[in-house]
Amino acid sequence: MDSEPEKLRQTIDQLRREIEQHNYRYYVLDAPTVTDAQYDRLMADLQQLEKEYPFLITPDSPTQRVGGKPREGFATVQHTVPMLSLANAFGDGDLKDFDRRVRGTLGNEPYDYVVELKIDGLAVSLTYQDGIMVRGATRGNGATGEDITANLKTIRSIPLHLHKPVDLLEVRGEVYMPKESFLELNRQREERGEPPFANPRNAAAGSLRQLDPAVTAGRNLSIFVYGIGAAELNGERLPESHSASLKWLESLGLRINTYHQLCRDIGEVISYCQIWQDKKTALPYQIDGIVVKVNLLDQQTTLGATMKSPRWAIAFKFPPEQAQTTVLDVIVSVGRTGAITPTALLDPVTVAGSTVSRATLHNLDIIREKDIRIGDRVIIHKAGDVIPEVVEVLKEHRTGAEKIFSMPAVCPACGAEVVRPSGESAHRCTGAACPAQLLEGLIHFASRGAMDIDGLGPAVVTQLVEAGLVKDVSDLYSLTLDQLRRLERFADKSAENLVRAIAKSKENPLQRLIFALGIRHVGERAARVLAEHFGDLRILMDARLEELTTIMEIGPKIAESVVNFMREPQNRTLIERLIEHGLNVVAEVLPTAGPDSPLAGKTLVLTGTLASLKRDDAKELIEKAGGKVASSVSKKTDYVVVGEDPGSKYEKAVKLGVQVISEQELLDLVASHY
Ligand code: 0OW
Repeated sequence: MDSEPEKLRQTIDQLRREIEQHNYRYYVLDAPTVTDAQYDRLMADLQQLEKEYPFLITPDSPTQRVGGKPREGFATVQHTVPMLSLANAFGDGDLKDFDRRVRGTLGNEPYDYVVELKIDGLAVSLTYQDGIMVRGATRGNGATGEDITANLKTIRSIPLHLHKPVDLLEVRGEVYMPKESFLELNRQREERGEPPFANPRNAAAGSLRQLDPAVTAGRNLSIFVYGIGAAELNGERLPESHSASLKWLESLGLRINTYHQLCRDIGEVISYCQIWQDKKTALPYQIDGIVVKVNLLDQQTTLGATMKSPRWAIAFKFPPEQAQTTVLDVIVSVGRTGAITPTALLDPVTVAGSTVSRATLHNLDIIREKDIRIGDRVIIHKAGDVIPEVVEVLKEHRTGAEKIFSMPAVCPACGAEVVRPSGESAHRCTGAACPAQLLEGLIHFASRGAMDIDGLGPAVVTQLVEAGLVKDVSDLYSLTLDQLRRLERFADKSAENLVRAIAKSKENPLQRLIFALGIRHVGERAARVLAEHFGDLRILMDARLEELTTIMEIGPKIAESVVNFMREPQNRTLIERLIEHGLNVVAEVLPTAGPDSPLAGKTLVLTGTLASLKRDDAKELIEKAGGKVASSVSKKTDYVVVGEDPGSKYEKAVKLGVQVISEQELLDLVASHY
């Protein structure tokens, strides 16, 4: 009969295996078999067990992925097998020359090639001892790299242990950031006034070299493994060819790119390169060429390597997709957070498969750095295959008629002063009631991750603002059917649906409303942390900076931004109006107060109509703060909370000398605990 600890250990091992299996299916095979909620449940169970029995935690437990503390710097790592780079081939001719050299060395031995997509990321080395990941490092200069183990462990497609134990195995792979994540990250950075990453490769490199692994964990990086470095296989023989190596690595649970294939001769290699030159924009990640490798490993040994790169491999580089055009004008747009972004209007031109007539110029620094002027002839390309960008100005075409661009002194949408906050690369509109920000703010408020109001997309929002029906988000909740029916394209059905969807959004959990308010730097995660910590928006409104900064995961930037937002009178009025409209402002799972809560063990009685708290909200708030609600006043009552026109309970409290407090005082009492 298993003892208690034995049963516990088995439970934990079983949970770990299950979670690792789901990780593998989701992140390595891209074929999950459970929902995110089911996966989160398993992780929460394992985290709970490890919290209760910390001595059972192992380094390869799935809970240990985002474990590392922020570092001061990175230790260096010596690569036992140098990590070589690749010579380049810029066309078919170079490929044929490469093949002639291979033929020259191998004589009349038959040989074939393996071709692989050349992932445009950052090369890394992963070391597994007895199948457990013990170290991860950057390529560095090929001989010495940086130890980024903690950061690499946060990448879900890197297994913390292999499917089969192997004495020692060191593999190489390319860490990359998918195009979609790159776009989203740049959107967030521009809103925060931070300079955007130029392309997914820089974004991946920047994300991997973070001193705080938690930041890396949030960047959605992934990996494709492409080769073996050092290996000790307890007697087992290494595969004899590169294609067999890839199959073996895949069997160990490592993520291999599926688009590799065998080519009988350089002709087939050339056609493979042609195919992918056209198909690459459809890939969800960036590639900058094709890697061509002689397949048999002993032929690779015969061919050897120079100091920098192997003679048995070459990288066919795609010609950069660029085009020439003219900058017709530079316009500015005001984002939701007031960031003013310059955009170049271009003479339409086709690049990388689509017609481009605009290119973001990001910010004034970049315009000055490249000296881009209105009327200039420029070269453009698509950064990360997706974002049209001005690469450089063809100054030889200048006639002297070009115009220097400067940021507007006042916001084009509201006339408020434009400033450039210190340390930020973006210029900002200072108008808190700026209609451009209103538009963006409304779109954000109704968006999926925020209040998720069906039928309230950008077009309808613009219609409502232009019709003067909505001046701030609280006006949404007073929209009537008649008002909507009068708008064009609003049939009865869609008017009813929209009014119903807006009304339904009142029940959203508190974290959605906090996120929907659009407080700068407060993303979905911070919103959830604030909701769970304070439990009630009215308490968050009065939170002090020092309280906010003591909360895990709420850094000084977010704390300051929340205090600034709540200090603005029009924002407080807006929240009060939303409360009057009956929006839910109480967190689902109120934090249970500790024994030091001012209401712990206290008995309260409510009387009269409370201004902003519904009776059961007040009851829940008091109980979660450790108090009890009684229905009648007695000597044992600690507080009587008095609302509008209180009843006999109030008189009894006065007669018995029981302390009487207002609704606001109750909220302050609860807030003073958090
Ligand atoms: N980026 C890639 C890739 C690849 C190595 C083996 C020996 C020399 C190059 O997808 N698929 N295969 C290799 O093979 N290297 C790649 O990337 C290189 C590594 C170092 C610089 C490039 O990122």
